[in-house]
Parts: sequence; C-alpha cells; structure tokens
Amino acid sequence: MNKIIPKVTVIGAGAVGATLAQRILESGIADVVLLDVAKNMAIAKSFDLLDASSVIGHERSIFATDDYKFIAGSAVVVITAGLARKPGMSRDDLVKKNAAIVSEISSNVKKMCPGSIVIVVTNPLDVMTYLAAKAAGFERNRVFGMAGLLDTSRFVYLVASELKVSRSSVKACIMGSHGDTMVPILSKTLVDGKPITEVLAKDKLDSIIKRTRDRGAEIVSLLGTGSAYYSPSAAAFRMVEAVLKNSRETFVVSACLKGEYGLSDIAIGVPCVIGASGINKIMEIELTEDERNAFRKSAAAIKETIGAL
Ligand code: A3D
Repeated sequence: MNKIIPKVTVIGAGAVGATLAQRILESGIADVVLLDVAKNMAIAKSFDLLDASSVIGHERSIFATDDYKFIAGSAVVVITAGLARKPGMSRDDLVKKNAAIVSEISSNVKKMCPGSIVIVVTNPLDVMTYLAAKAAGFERNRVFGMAGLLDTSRFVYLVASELKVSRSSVKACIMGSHGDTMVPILSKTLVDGKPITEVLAKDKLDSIIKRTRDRGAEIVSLLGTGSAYYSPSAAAFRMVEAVLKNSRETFVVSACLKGEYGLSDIAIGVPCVIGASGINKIMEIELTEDERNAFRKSAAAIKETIGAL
C-alpha cells in the first residue's frame, strides 16, 4: 500500500522559504507547496529543487504557485513571506509592512487550510506570531513562531566553541522576545552537566550573550543584502518535523500565552512541547528573580510594538 505523504506549504520563496523547502524535500518527510507573490521566481526555484532530486535520491514533489487554492489540505503552513532586514535595520523596523503581509496571508490560510498548524518565521517574530494567531483565529496551540530554538542554537555554538567542547554537551534555553531583549536562562544552562557560571568567566559569558543577541545583525551586515537563512530554515525544519512525526520534543517557540508566566494577550518565546497538535504543552519553568524581571521587560517590549500597531 502506498504511504500517504503529508503536504507542507511554505509561503515566501525567498532565502528562508526556499532553503526550508529544500530541507523538507531532501528529508523526504513531505511534499511542498511553495507560494510567493513573485510566482515565476518560486517556479524557477521549484524547478531547480526538482532537478536536484535524482542526485540527492528523493521522490518528493514541490509545486510553486501564487494561488491559495493549492494550499488546501496542507498539514503545516510556514509563513516566511515579508521583508527581511537590511544593514542598520532592527527587526522592529519591518513591523508595518510585514504586519499587512502576515495578516493577509493568515486570513487566506484560515479560508483554505482551516485544519493546519501554522509556524511563523516573518520578523518581528513575536509580533507577527501574535497577528497571525489573531487573523487565522485558530486555537492557540496551532499557531506559533520560530525563534527561540535558533537563538538557543546560536548561543550553544558560541559557548561550545569558546570552551572547545562538543555542542551536544551544552544544554541551554533562551526565552523572551526574538530581539534585543532575549533572555538567556543561565540558571538552566549546563556544560557537561555543570552550571555554565562555574565553567565560563563572567566577562566571557557576557560577551557571548551579547554576540548571540547581535548574531542576526552581524550576519546581515556581512551579507550586505538579506539576512540569515541556513540556521533559521534549520530551526523551522525541526519544528515542521516535530509536528509531522509527533515527536513531542521541547523547543522554545513563540507561543500565545493565556496566563502562563503571568502574561496574556501576547506571543513570546517559552519552552513548549511540540507534536501533532502543534503546541502540546507550554512548560512553565522556574526562573530566578533576575530572569523573571528580564522576561517581563522582554514581554513589555513586545507589547509596546503590538500596541503601536
Ligand atoms: P526574502 O529572501 O526577501 O524572501 C521573502 C519572500 O517573501 C520574497 O520572495 C517575497 O516575494 C515574498 N513575499 C512578500 N510578500 C508576500 C506576500 N504577500 N505573499 C507571498 N509572498 C510574499 O527574505 P528571507 O527569506 O530572508 O526572510 C523572510 C522573513 O523571515 C523576513 O521577515 C525575515 O526578517 C524573517 N526571518 C526571521 C528569522 C527568525 O529567526 C525569526 C530569521 C531569518 C529571517
């Protein structure tokens, strides 16, 4: 009997969207619909990806379009459409234009794909996740944003390379906003089972935290045009995979809170168990007083941008 292959829609065929499509196809976990207002560009990328399929050795398919009727039946929809940062821009500088794009896309997803899980990548991430959840009107477990897993992965890489240890020996968690107020949870950060504050001097740790916060901007300024896409597409891929495989892994995702951590009417990065229903569970972990204060400050920054919209 033929196995039913799930369908994943990626909206936005730019750097993040196309690389995510490539990761999905090459993993073999789903067929892809790639939707972009720039239809020919999306078609060109889909042809290029298909032309690689026999070299890589997969049988998955990708269909490029600008028409929402083709997204019907998708198990997961990933929104990567919108403007990316240019050198000197903050993520919040993108807010008005991307808000209009994400709201329109989410209304189309609501119409054409009412049973899907929606993963938001467009920046500013937490605000766009909040807007997508409002516009789609889905239960809150079915709309979440990708960022905390990426921020954590950047931090893990920098810590591991400073200490010359394997990346798998560093356990970390970065909560809060995907922006200048992100909150590394040092009380839960371990290197080979030891608290990070015991193995890394404070000045080194502070400079790694700063570099993690600025890593996106560092890449934007080196690229000159566009922003990071290998690591963002990798993190988005892991979330798609967790949903399709119902793996119930814990990732920090931007989740819509209803009382958790004392917050409501906001999307913000918190650890969540991800599976077939999207967010299976929001984990309320214990924070130190400093971490709690930093998390509240981060929430206030997100609320300010939502308010300004
Ligand atoms: P880019 O390569 O410019 O691709 C964006 C694509 O969106 C383009 O192909 C556009 O044609 C398309 N698009 C624009 N408007 C629409 C629309 N209404 N419907 C369909 N498609 C549309 O950007 P990118 O892929 O580098 O980044 C995409 C978004 O992800 C940006 O907002 C980035 O800031 C954001 N991003 C977020 C992270 C996180 O960690 C959260 C990381 C990297 C990028």
